[in-house]
Amino acid sequence: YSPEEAGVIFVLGGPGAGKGTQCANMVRDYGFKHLSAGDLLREEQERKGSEFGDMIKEYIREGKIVPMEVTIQLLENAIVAAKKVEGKRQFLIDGFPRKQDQAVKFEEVVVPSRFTLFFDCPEEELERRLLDRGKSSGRADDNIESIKKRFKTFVETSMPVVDAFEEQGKVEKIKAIAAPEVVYKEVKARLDKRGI
Ligand code: UP5
Ligand code: MG
Repeated sequence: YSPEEAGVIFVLGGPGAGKGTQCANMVRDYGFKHLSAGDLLREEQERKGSEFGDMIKEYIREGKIVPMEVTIQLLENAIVAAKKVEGKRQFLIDGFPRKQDQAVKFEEVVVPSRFTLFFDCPEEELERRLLDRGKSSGRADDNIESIKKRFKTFVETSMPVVDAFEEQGKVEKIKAIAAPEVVYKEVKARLDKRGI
């Protein structure tokens, strides 16, 4: 890989911050390929014959971070497939990296990120959104016990990744508490600022 071959923007933020929602907007308007690490893990968990199925299920319910070997492999496969099948070169990687060693490893073995979009939203609002979504999502982690664990992992383990990118001047931090279309206006402004 080289940066010329694949452009990667990381999309980070707490559980329920709107990563998936805003990525869908950006796909519609800019033609990025959207890869959600959580979605890829959930697919792998469902895949018949996966040796990781039970492990992934347990980690997601407990709000813990799946070992990066698994996640990076899934992302790399998806990037290669999207390039080959759809000719895509610009990627939104949603919900990854969640731990500092994952960030270092991905940028080393796949490609350095261009920058990170970080959606910032208070926990009370995130909790409301996730409990509301939990009424119909079928997601095994949209219950109050799992949500609390996801928040803890986010604060303790995933925020340091954002802080480290911030120190490199590679974060666009966006307040994500307003309505989706209001947040999206700001997203477009930041992409514009970064020359996209
Ligand atoms: N909504 C969205 N925007 C809104 C707004 N501005 N105002 C009001 N409501 C808004 O949105 C969440 C809900 O809020 C939706 O109902 C939406 O309509 C509404 P969504 O866009 O889905 O938010 P998102 O940030 O994508 O939330 P998600 O729950 O997907 O975030 P998580 O980070 O918790 O989930 P993810 O799927 O990324 O990861 C799940 C688990 O997988 C992790 O906990 C972990 O166990 C595992 N994982 C790894 O181990 N490694 C990885 O690299 C990735 C995941
Ligand atoms: Mg999501």
